[in-house]
Amino acid sequence: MSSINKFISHIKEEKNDNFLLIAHERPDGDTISAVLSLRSMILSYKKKVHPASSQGVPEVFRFLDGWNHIKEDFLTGDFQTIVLVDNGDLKRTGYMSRIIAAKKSGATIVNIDHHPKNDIWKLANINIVDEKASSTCEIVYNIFKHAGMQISHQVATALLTGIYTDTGGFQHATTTAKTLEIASDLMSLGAKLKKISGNISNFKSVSMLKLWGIVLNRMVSRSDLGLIYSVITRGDIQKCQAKEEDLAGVVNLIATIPDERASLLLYELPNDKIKGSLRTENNEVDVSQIASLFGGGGHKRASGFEIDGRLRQTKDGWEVV
Ligand SMILES: [Mn+2]
Repeated sequence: MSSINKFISHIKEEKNDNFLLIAHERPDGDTISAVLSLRSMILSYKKKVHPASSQGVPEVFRFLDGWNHIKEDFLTGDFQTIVLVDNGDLKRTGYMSRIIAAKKSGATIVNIDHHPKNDIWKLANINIVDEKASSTCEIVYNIFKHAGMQISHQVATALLTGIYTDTGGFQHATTTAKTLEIASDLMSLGAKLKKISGNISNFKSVSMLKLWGIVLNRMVSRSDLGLIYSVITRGDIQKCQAKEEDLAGVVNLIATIPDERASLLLYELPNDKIKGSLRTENNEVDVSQIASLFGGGGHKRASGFEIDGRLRQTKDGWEVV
Protein backbone atom coordinates (compact mmCIF):
# COMPACT_ATOMS: atom_id res chain seq x y z
CA MET A 1 0.00 0.00 0.00
CA SER A 2 1.36 3.42 -0.85
CA SER A 3 2.12 5.76 2.02
CA ILE A 4 -0.71 8.07 0.91
CA ASN A 5 -3.20 5.18 1.09
CA LYS A 6 -1.80 4.17 4.48
CA PHE A 7 -2.41 7.69 5.74
CA ILE A 8 -5.95 7.80 4.37
CA SER A 9 -6.87 4.48 5.96
CA HIS A 10 -5.25 5.63 9.20
CA ILE A 11 -7.56 8.66 9.22
CA LYS A 12 -10.57 6.47 8.54
CA GLU A 13 -9.79 4.00 11.34
CA GLU A 14 -12.27 4.51 14.14
CA LYS A 15 -9.81 4.59 17.04
CA ASN A 16 -7.89 7.45 15.50
CA ASP A 17 -10.10 10.43 16.20
CA ASN A 18 -7.83 13.21 17.39
CA PHE A 19 -5.18 14.66 15.09
CA LEU A 20 -2.46 17.22 15.72
CA LEU A 21 -1.03 19.06 12.70
CA ILE A 22 2.28 20.86 13.10
CA ALA A 23 3.66 23.64 10.90
CA HIS A 24 7.35 24.56 10.97
CA GLU A 25 9.10 27.42 12.76
CA ARG A 26 9.23 30.75 10.91
CA PRO A 27 6.15 29.53 9.10
CA ASP A 28 5.88 30.17 5.38
CA GLY A 29 2.94 30.02 2.99
CA ASP A 30 3.49 26.36 2.20
CA THR A 31 3.42 25.01 5.74
CA ILE A 32 0.46 27.18 6.81
CA SER A 33 -1.59 26.38 3.70
CA ALA A 34 -0.83 22.66 3.84
CA VAL A 35 -1.86 22.56 7.51
CA LEU A 36 -5.12 24.39 6.76
CA SER A 37 -5.94 22.09 3.83
CA LEU A 38 -5.23 18.93 5.85
CA ARG A 39 -7.34 20.30 8.68
CA SER A 40 -10.25 20.67 6.33
CA MET A 41 -9.71 17.17 4.93
CA ILE A 42 -9.55 15.46 8.34
CA LEU A 43 -12.60 17.41 9.54
CA SER A 44 -14.61 16.01 6.67
CA TYR A 45 -13.97 12.52 8.08
CA LYS A 46 -15.67 13.85 11.25
CA LYS A 47 -12.49 13.69 13.31
CA LYS A 48 -11.07 16.19 15.76
CA VAL A 49 -8.09 18.12 14.50
CA HIS A 50 -5.80 20.70 16.11
CA PRO A 51 -3.51 22.72 13.87
CA ALA A 52 -0.46 24.18 15.64
CA SER A 53 2.34 26.54 14.68
CA SER A 54 4.91 27.34 17.38
CA GLN A 55 5.29 30.85 16.00
CA GLY A 56 1.71 31.61 15.02
CA VAL A 57 0.51 32.75 11.59
CA PRO A 58 2.33 35.66 9.91
CA GLU A 59 0.04 38.51 9.00
CA VAL A 60 0.41 38.04 5.23
CA PHE A 61 -1.29 34.62 5.42
CA ARG A 62 -4.24 35.80 7.45
CA PHE A 63 -6.37 36.11 4.32
CA LEU A 64 -6.56 32.31 4.28
CA ASP A 65 -9.78 30.77 5.44
CA GLY A 66 -9.49 29.21 8.90
CA TRP A 67 -6.06 30.64 9.81
CA ASN A 68 -7.36 31.62 13.24
CA HIS A 69 -7.81 27.92 14.12
CA ILE A 70 -4.03 27.54 14.17
CA LYS A 71 -2.86 27.75 17.78
CA GLU A 72 0.61 28.25 19.22
CA ASP A 73 0.12 25.59 21.85
CA PHE A 74 -1.64 22.30 22.56
CA LEU A 75 -2.07 19.77 25.34
CA THR A 76 0.14 16.74 24.87
CA GLY A 77 -1.19 13.28 25.39
CA ASP A 78 -4.52 13.83 23.67
CA PHE A 79 -3.44 12.82 20.21
CA GLN A 80 -3.21 9.44 18.50
CA THR A 81 -1.70 11.03 15.46
CA ILE A 82 0.76 13.85 14.92
CA VAL A 83 1.21 15.07 11.36
CA LEU A 84 4.40 17.02 10.69
CA VAL A 85 3.79 19.26 7.70
CA ASP A 86 6.67 20.64 5.55
CA ASN A 87 8.93 20.54 8.61
CA GLY A 88 12.33 19.70 7.06
CA ASP A 89 13.72 18.44 10.35
CA LEU A 90 12.59 17.73 13.87
CA LYS A 91 14.12 20.85 15.39
CA ARG A 92 12.07 23.06 13.08
CA THR A 93 8.80 21.71 14.47
CA GLY A 94 9.34 23.89 17.55
CA TYR A 95 8.04 21.03 19.72
CA MET A 96 10.82 18.48 19.35
CA SER A 97 10.88 16.98 22.84
CA ARG A 98 7.09 16.76 23.02
CA ILE A 99 6.91 14.96 19.69
CA ILE A 100 9.55 12.45 20.76
CA ALA A 101 7.69 11.90 24.04
CA ALA A 102 4.36 11.43 22.22
CA LYS A 103 5.94 8.87 19.90
CA LYS A 104 7.28 6.95 22.94
CA SER A 105 3.81 6.82 24.41
CA GLY A 106 2.41 5.34 21.22
CA ALA A 107 1.34 8.20 18.96
CA THR A 108 1.55 7.67 15.20
CA ILE A 109 3.83 10.20 13.51
CA VAL A 110 3.09 11.15 9.91
CA ASN A 111 5.64 13.11 7.88
CA ILE A 112 4.34 15.04 4.87
CA ASP A 113 7.17 16.92 3.22
CA HIS A 114 9.22 17.78 0.17
CA HIS A 115 12.51 18.42 2.00
CA PRO A 116 15.43 16.02 1.58
CA LYS A 117 15.69 13.06 3.94
CA ASN A 118 16.15 14.14 7.57
CA ASP A 119 15.75 13.00 11.16
CA ILE A 120 11.94 12.86 10.91
CA TRP A 121 12.19 9.84 8.54
CA LYS A 122 13.20 7.41 11.24
CA LEU A 123 10.75 8.72 13.78
CA ALA A 124 7.74 8.75 11.46
CA ASN A 125 5.45 5.73 11.02
CA ILE A 126 4.24 7.06 7.68
CA ASN A 127 6.46 9.10 5.37
CA ILE A 128 4.73 10.89 2.51
CA VAL A 129 7.76 12.59 1.06
CA ASP A 130 8.41 13.72 -2.49
CA GLU A 131 11.58 15.74 -2.95
CA LYS A 132 10.58 16.55 -6.51
CA ALA A 133 7.35 18.27 -5.48
CA SER A 134 7.47 22.06 -5.69
CA SER A 135 5.82 22.32 -2.31
CA THR A 136 4.16 20.32 0.41
CA CYS A 137 0.86 21.71 -0.86
CA GLU A 138 1.46 19.87 -4.14
CA ILE A 139 1.71 16.63 -2.11
CA VAL A 140 -1.41 17.51 -0.11
CA TYR A 141 -3.23 18.05 -3.42
CA ASN A 142 -2.27 14.48 -4.36
CA ILE A 143 -3.60 13.22 -1.03
CA PHE A 144 -6.97 14.85 -1.74
CA LYS A 145 -7.02 13.22 -5.21
CA HIS A 146 -6.14 9.77 -3.81
CA ALA A 147 -8.86 10.10 -1.20
CA GLY A 148 -11.32 11.05 -3.94
CA MET A 149 -12.16 14.08 -1.89
CA GLN A 150 -13.74 17.25 -3.21
CA ILE A 151 -11.52 20.34 -2.99
CA SER A 152 -13.50 23.38 -1.85
CA HIS A 153 -12.64 26.81 -3.24
CA GLN A 154 -11.16 27.74 0.17
CA VAL A 155 -8.87 24.70 0.14
CA ALA A 156 -8.01 25.35 -3.53
CA THR A 157 -6.92 28.90 -2.59
CA ALA A 158 -4.83 27.58 0.30
CA LEU A 159 -3.12 24.90 -1.82
CA LEU A 160 -2.38 27.39 -4.58
CA THR A 161 -0.95 29.78 -1.95
CA GLY A 162 1.54 27.13 -0.83
CA ILE A 163 2.56 26.38 -4.40
CA TYR A 164 2.77 30.08 -5.24
CA THR A 165 4.95 30.97 -2.26
CA ASP A 166 7.31 27.98 -2.47
CA THR A 167 7.92 28.55 -6.19
CA GLY A 168 8.41 32.31 -5.72
CA GLY A 169 5.32 32.99 -7.83
CA PHE A 170 6.09 30.18 -10.34
CA GLN A 171 9.57 31.57 -10.97
CA HIS A 172 11.84 28.98 -9.36
CA ALA A 173 13.21 25.96 -11.20
CA THR A 174 11.05 23.72 -9.00
CA THR A 175 8.04 24.80 -11.08
CA THR A 176 7.32 21.81 -13.34
CA ALA A 177 4.64 21.11 -15.92
CA LYS A 178 2.94 19.07 -13.20
CA THR A 179 3.01 22.08 -10.84
CA LEU A 180 1.26 24.21 -13.47
CA GLU A 181 -1.28 21.47 -14.19
CA ILE A 182 -2.14 21.34 -10.51
CA ALA A 183 -2.28 25.13 -10.30
CA SER A 184 -4.60 25.16 -13.29
CA ASP A 185 -6.88 22.54 -11.74
CA LEU A 186 -6.93 24.50 -8.47
CA MET A 187 -7.98 27.63 -10.36
CA SER A 188 -10.83 25.79 -12.03
CA LEU A 189 -11.87 24.66 -8.55
CA GLY A 190 -12.11 28.31 -7.53
CA ALA A 191 -8.64 29.21 -6.22
CA LYS A 192 -8.19 32.97 -6.30
CA LEU A 193 -4.76 33.66 -7.79
CA LYS A 194 -5.27 37.43 -7.83
CA LYS A 195 -6.10 37.42 -4.15
CA ILE A 196 -3.00 35.32 -3.44
CA SER A 197 -0.58 37.46 -5.45
CA GLY A 198 -2.22 40.60 -4.07
CA ASN A 199 -1.74 39.47 -0.50
CA ILE A 200 1.67 37.84 -0.86
CA SER A 201 3.62 39.71 -3.52
CA ASN A 202 2.14 43.14 -3.00
CA PHE A 203 2.01 43.04 0.77
CA LYS A 204 4.72 45.51 1.73
CA SER A 205 4.43 47.79 4.73
CA VAL A 206 6.48 50.94 5.32
CA SER A 207 8.40 49.22 8.13
CA MET A 208 9.13 46.21 5.91
CA LEU A 209 10.51 48.38 3.11
CA LYS A 210 12.63 50.41 5.54
CA LEU A 211 14.13 47.17 6.80
CA TRP A 212 14.73 45.99 3.22
CA GLY A 213 16.45 49.33 2.62
CA ILE A 214 18.97 48.53 5.35
CA VAL A 215 19.52 45.02 3.96
CA LEU A 216 20.11 46.37 0.43
CA ASN A 217 22.33 49.18 1.65
CA ARG A 218 24.58 46.77 3.54
CA MET A 219 25.04 44.25 0.73
CA VAL A 220 28.60 43.07 0.38
CA SER A 221 29.71 41.24 -2.75
CA ARG A 222 32.45 38.70 -2.09
CA SER A 223 33.46 38.09 -5.68
CA ASP A 224 36.11 35.57 -4.57
CA LEU A 225 33.29 33.37 -3.23
CA GLY A 226 30.61 34.41 -5.69
CA LEU A 227 28.56 35.34 -2.65
CA ILE A 228 26.49 38.39 -1.80
CA TYR A 229 25.64 38.83 1.82
CA SER A 230 23.96 41.28 4.13
CA VAL A 231 23.17 41.52 7.83
CA ILE A 232 20.36 42.71 10.10
CA THR A 233 20.54 43.20 13.85
CA ARG A 234 17.76 43.16 16.46
CA GLY A 235 18.31 46.92 16.71
CA ASP A 236 17.55 47.37 12.99
CA ILE A 237 14.30 45.45 13.30
CA GLN A 238 13.27 47.55 16.30
CA LYS A 239 14.31 50.82 14.69
CA CYS A 240 12.11 50.08 11.66
CA GLN A 241 9.30 48.83 13.89
CA ALA A 242 9.39 45.73 11.74
CA LYS A 243 9.04 42.04 12.52
CA GLU A 244 11.37 39.18 11.76
CA GLU A 245 8.88 37.84 9.21
CA ASP A 246 9.31 41.09 7.21
CA LEU A 247 12.71 39.73 6.10
CA ALA A 248 11.17 36.77 4.26
CA GLY A 249 11.20 38.19 0.72
CA VAL A 250 14.35 40.29 0.69
CA VAL A 251 16.76 37.39 0.52
CA ASN A 252 14.98 36.21 -2.63
CA LEU A 253 15.41 39.67 -4.08
CA ILE A 254 19.16 39.63 -3.48
CA ALA A 255 19.36 36.19 -5.10
CA THR A 256 18.14 37.62 -8.42
CA ILE A 257 21.43 39.45 -9.01
CA PRO A 258 23.02 37.84 -12.09
CA ASP A 259 26.46 36.20 -11.87
CA GLU A 260 26.25 35.61 -8.15
CA ARG A 261 26.47 31.99 -7.08
CA ALA A 262 24.60 32.43 -3.82
CA SER A 263 23.18 35.01 -1.45
CA LEU A 264 23.20 35.00 2.32
CA LEU A 265 21.28 37.07 4.83
CA LEU A 266 22.42 36.88 8.44
CA TYR A 267 20.04 38.25 11.03
CA GLU A 268 19.93 38.24 14.78
CA LEU A 269 17.27 36.27 16.57
CA PRO A 270 16.30 36.78 20.19
CA ASN A 271 18.40 34.76 22.70
CA ASP A 272 21.76 35.52 21.10
CA LYS A 273 21.28 33.39 18.04
CA ILE A 274 21.89 34.27 14.42
CA LYS A 275 19.85 32.94 11.53
CA GLY A 276 21.48 32.46 8.16
CA SER A 277 19.21 32.36 5.13
CA LEU A 278 20.73 31.12 1.87
CA ARG A 279 19.41 31.31 -1.68
CA THR A 280 20.68 30.56 -5.14
CA GLU A 281 19.37 30.75 -8.67
CA ASN A 282 22.45 28.96 -9.98
CA ASN A 283 21.86 25.36 -11.12
CA GLU A 284 25.35 24.27 -10.13
CA VAL A 285 25.08 25.43 -6.55
CA ASP A 286 23.42 23.48 -3.74
CA VAL A 287 23.03 25.85 -0.79
CA SER A 288 21.74 23.08 1.49
CA GLN A 289 25.33 21.79 1.55
CA ILE A 290 26.55 25.16 2.82
CA ALA A 291 23.74 25.22 5.41
CA SER A 292 24.65 21.73 6.61
CA LEU A 293 28.20 22.91 7.41
CA PHE A 294 26.53 25.04 10.08
CA GLY A 295 24.13 22.36 11.29
CA GLY A 296 21.21 23.54 9.13
CA GLY A 297 19.55 22.24 6.02
CA GLY A 298 16.78 22.76 3.52
CA HIS A 299 16.52 22.68 -0.24
CA LYS A 300 19.10 22.96 -3.00
CA ARG A 301 17.98 26.50 -3.75
CA ALA A 302 16.79 27.73 -0.38
CA SER A 303 18.30 26.73 2.93
CA GLY A 304 19.00 28.02 6.38
CA PHE A 305 20.91 27.49 9.58
CA GLU A 306 21.19 28.90 13.09
CA ILE A 307 24.34 29.64 15.04
CA ASP A 308 25.05 31.14 18.45
CA GLY A 309 26.33 34.69 18.60
CA ARG A 310 25.62 38.28 17.78
CA LEU A 311 26.56 40.48 14.85
CA ARG A 312 29.02 43.29 15.37
CA GLN A 313 30.10 45.98 12.95
CA THR A 314 33.83 46.41 12.51
CA LYS A 315 35.62 48.92 10.38
CA ASP A 316 35.80 46.55 7.40
CA GLY A 317 32.48 44.86 7.66
CA TRP A 318 30.66 42.57 10.06
CA GLU A 319 31.70 39.77 12.31
CA VAL A 320 30.01 37.18 14.48
CA VAL A 321 30.93 37.46 18.16
MN1 LIG B 1 7.72 23.91 1.55
